[in-house]
Amino acid sequence: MISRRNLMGAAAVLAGAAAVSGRAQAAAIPEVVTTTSPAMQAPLVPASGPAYQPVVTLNGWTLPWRMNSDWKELHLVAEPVVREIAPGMKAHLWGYNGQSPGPTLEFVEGDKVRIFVTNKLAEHTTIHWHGMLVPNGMDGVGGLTQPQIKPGRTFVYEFTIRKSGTFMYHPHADEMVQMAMGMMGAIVVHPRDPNQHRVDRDFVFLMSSYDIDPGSYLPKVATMTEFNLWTWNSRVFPGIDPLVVRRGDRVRVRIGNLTMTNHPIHLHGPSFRVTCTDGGWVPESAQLPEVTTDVPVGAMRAFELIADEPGDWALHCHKSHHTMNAMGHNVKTFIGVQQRDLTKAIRKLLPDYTPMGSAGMAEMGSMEMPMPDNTLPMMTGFGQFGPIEMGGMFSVMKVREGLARDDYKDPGWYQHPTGTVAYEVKGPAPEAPRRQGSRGPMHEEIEVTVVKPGTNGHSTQH
Ligand SMILES: [Cu+2]
Repeated sequence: MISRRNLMGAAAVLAGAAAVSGRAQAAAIPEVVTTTSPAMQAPLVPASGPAYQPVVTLNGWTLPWRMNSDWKELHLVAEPVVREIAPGMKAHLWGYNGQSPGPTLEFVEGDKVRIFVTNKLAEHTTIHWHGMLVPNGMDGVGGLTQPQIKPGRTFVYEFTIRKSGTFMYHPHADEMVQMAMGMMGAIVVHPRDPNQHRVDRDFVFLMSSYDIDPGSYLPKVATMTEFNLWTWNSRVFPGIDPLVVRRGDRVRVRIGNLTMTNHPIHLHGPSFRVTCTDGGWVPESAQLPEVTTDVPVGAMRAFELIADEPGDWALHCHKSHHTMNAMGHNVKTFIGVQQRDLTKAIRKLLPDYTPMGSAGMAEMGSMEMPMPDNTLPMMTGFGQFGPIEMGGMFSVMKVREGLARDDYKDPGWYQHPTGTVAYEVKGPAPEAPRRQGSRGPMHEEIEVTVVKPGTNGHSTQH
């Protein structure tokens, strides 16, 4: 007997953004649940079984399941999708059930799961359950442990979940192309005892990167390292959801990396401990206090903290070009260059030409530049004090007093108590004392050793 109560209850949680399509097949392939919205869905509270704290997927959702006797049944559909990367830009990607990344899969240790995978791509695919211990023939490596799933076909993966933790799924078929197109999803397995490793808020996202030329929609799939969009759940700032947290909560953030480089993820404010990797839980005695943790390629890290300090705390990748969108790549350095004459010359050819970057590049954070359609500014997003000058892998952990337990709504910007914001003082700043040089106080004597070519190391002192 098939109970659809779980599925229907879960679908109701999706608040209309999701649609249950297709019909229950006589062949017992479950309905397909899809969503095309990049909005964060409410956590999927389990209707039965252990009362775990469900995860929240940034700009994403958890796939509902149905119970078929004691099997949890889910249906993933690999298919082309349109993903809004941030307001103003859409990308044509491949994903699962209407989105890239695909929905998060949430299980409990000991669950018997049956995952149907239908391939609606134009080429074959498979799914590998990264980090999970499954029977070898369920491991999803095309050619090695199973034949690839041809277009139009459905395969079934069946296994018992043997350990709790943080994992992910992705194809193990034409991998370079299929991951460059956005095919991936997170897997969270809760301990059988819901009080083990319990937190109050549990967030998850995957890092992926794309190479999409300004003005175009399709990632260049042969790119190996020079990506120009560094995303969390196929979103860039200011399109990435804030992590909304109630003051005093114990918070976990689970991060997976399916880009082709490492990402040192840095949280401002409270320190954290890395408590879980895709290999399992880290023993307490081995947990270092950190404010940055590097997430290697093909790995997951989960960190935990107590959110005892209210505020808007930045959370971002510390590689500064990863907090920058497509327009920021391939920009020449003009710091210190007087561009007046150059500008005059160029304007004869291009009357709208605007010189950029002679003082630095901060001016680009507030600049209204004409851009091709479907392109994001390189640095973008405004806070209460001005442009934040960030794109890409950047979000904010918003710690607030007295939120409801299940309230993940963006509370707006933090209202700082009076006297707690950095402020300006008026008046000229005193000159730092300098060594007096012959050309006056602003021109220090600089000693330079010049080696002239052809003088065999004879040098002249200036
Ligand atoms: Cu990074």
